[in-house]
Amino acid sequence: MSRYDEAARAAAEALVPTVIESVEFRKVALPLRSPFRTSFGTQHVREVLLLKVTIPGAEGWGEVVTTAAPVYSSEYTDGAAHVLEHHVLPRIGAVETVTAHGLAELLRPLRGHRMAKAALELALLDAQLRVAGESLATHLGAVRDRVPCGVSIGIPAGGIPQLEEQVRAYLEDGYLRIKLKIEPGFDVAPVTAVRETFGRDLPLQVDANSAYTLDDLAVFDALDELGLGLIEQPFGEERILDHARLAERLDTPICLDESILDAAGAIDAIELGATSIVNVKAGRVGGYLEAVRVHDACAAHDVPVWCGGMLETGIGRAANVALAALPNFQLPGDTSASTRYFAEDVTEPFVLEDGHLAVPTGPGIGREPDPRFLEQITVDVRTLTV
Ligand code: NPG
Repeated sequence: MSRYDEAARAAAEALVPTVIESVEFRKVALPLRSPFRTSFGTQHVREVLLLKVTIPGAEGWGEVVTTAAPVYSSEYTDGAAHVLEHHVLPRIGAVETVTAHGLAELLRPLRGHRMAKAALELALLDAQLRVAGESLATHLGAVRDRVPCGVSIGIPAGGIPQLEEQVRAYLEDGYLRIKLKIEPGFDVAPVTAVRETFGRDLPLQVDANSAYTLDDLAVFDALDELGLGLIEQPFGEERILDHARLAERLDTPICLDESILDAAGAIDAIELGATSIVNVKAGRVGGYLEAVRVHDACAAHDVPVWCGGMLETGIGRAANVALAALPNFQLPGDTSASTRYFAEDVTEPFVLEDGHLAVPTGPGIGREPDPRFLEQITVDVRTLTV
C-alpha cells in the first residue's frame, strides 16, 4: 500500500458514518463584476446551486460548479438538480448511514454527473468534518498555509487594449501569473501583444476551452514561440490522441482540463503523452476525494498539477484553496480573490495577500455563508428530506 493509500484510509476512518437528515437546494444568482467571456460563451451572472446537508450535530455546504447551459461540459445546473433529487438522494435514502468517503462508491451505478456528485460529497464532508473538528485542508493532506494565485482573464469586448489594461491591473493586485482565454480569431495577436508589452518574464499561459482542431496547427506553432508556461485544452474533451500529437510537435507543455475526468484517465493521458501538466477541478472529477487521487497519480508520474476554477463562490473557493495546499500543486491556481469576481461574496471574502490566499483553518471548509446575503440572492430554495 502506498503512503497515499495509507493516508487516505486513515482519513476515511476518522469520519463516523452518519444519516443525512435533509438536503437544501438553494439556487443563487451572484452578479459578476464584469462579464466573463470564454470560447464557449459569456457569463454576466454566476448562477449557482448550493447544497446544504444536515446531519445530526452539523450542517455542511457544497457548491455545484456547473454552468447554466451544458457549454463547458455536458453537465448543467438544472440537470444537476434533477439528477440529485431523482437519482442520487433516493440511493442515499436506501442505505442506513453514509460517509463522504463511501459516497462515490454508492453512486457508482449512476454514470457521469460528476459535478452534481462532487457538490453533495463536499457538503457531506464539510458536515462530517465539523462534527470531527477537523479542517478540510488537514483532511485532504495540505502541506501549506497559503497558496499562490493566478488569474484567468476572459476575452474582452474591448479587444487588445482592454486586455492589456486588465493584465496591468491584475499584476498591480499582485497575481503571480496570467491566464488568457483564447478562441479562433482571438489568439496569436493578443497573446503576442501581451508578451511584448509585459515582457518575457511574465508567467503567462493560455486556455482554449476545446475550441480548436488539428487543422489549426499554424496557430499553435505561432503560440509556441511566445514562451508560454502551458497551453490548456486546445482540442475537444475526447480528443486525447490529438493532444498527444500536438504535444509531440510543440515545446510548450500541453495541459488538459476538460479531458481529465478521474485519476485513471489522468494516468492514461499522461502515458499517452497528451498532457504533461494537469488542471485539477474537483467538480470535473467527481469530488475533492477523487481530486486528491488525481493529484497523487500525477505526483507518481512526476506531473505537476494546479487548481482550476469555475467562478466559485466562497464555499467552493474555500475547498479549492484547501485542495491547492497539497504538495504537488506546484503552479499558481485559478484561485483568485473574491473581489476578482463579485462585489460581495456569500462567505467572508478571500483576500489576496502578496499574491496568495490563506488556507482556511476552521473545521470543515472553514467558511460559512452569510444567511442574510444568501436570502437576498436566492432565486429558488427547497429542502428535501432523505
Ligand atoms: O477563476 O474561477 C476562475 C475562472 C477560471 O477560466 C476559468 N474557468 O474554463 O476553466 C475554465 C473557466 C470556467 C469558468 C469554466 C466557469 C466553466 C465555468
